[in-house]
Amino acid sequence: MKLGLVTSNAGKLRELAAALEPAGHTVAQRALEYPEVQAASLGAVVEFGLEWLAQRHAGEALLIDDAGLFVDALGGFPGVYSRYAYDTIGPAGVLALLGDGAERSAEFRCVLGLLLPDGGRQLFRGSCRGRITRTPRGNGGFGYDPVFVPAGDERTFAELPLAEKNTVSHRGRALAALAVYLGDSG
Ligand code: ITT
Repeated sequence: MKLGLVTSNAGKLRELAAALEPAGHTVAQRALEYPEVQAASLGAVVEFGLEWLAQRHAGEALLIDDAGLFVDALGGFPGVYSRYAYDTIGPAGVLALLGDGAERSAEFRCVLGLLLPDGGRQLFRGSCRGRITRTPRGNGGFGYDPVFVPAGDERTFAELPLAEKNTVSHRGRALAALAVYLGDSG
């Protein structure tokens, strides 16, 4: 299936394409703006976005992706505010908020929203537990990747090759569910 990914984030596009193209799907970035409402959950943001797109782009197959980093010791912050926190205090600001506290567990979450040409809508969720580093490491990935180490690894997401990040990440898990739903059209 030809899917349009509505995002401003090239990193997300790379991860979606790597996961879906081997199954015969194509993913192209769509430069559409949709309002990201301030909501209490990623799912609510995605549902609102799908509704908005359905009213304006009926007949297309579109995907949206909303993600966030939820830090336990910060009560889940930045969570649904992850983009705002990234643009303001940045990953270094999140490290500063944690200081040298020993409790550094965190979770990345991703919700993918699919709008089908017939108007059908589906949500796919994935999460990844891990911990926040004391200093940023690695040059790969994007966003908060240099400060997050997935459980069971010592490397940050930014130190993992993209394909390996996709096997354990929040987005990779949501993508695996999406790929099952779409089936193999190759
Ligand atoms: P959209 O145009 O798709 O909304 P965005 O970058 O605003 O792109 P989000 O709101 O989903 O995306 O992401 C919130 C923040 O979390 C943002 O700063 C991202 O860079 C970051 N983020 C999302 N997924 C990430 C990942 O897999 N690894 C590291 N940081 C991530």
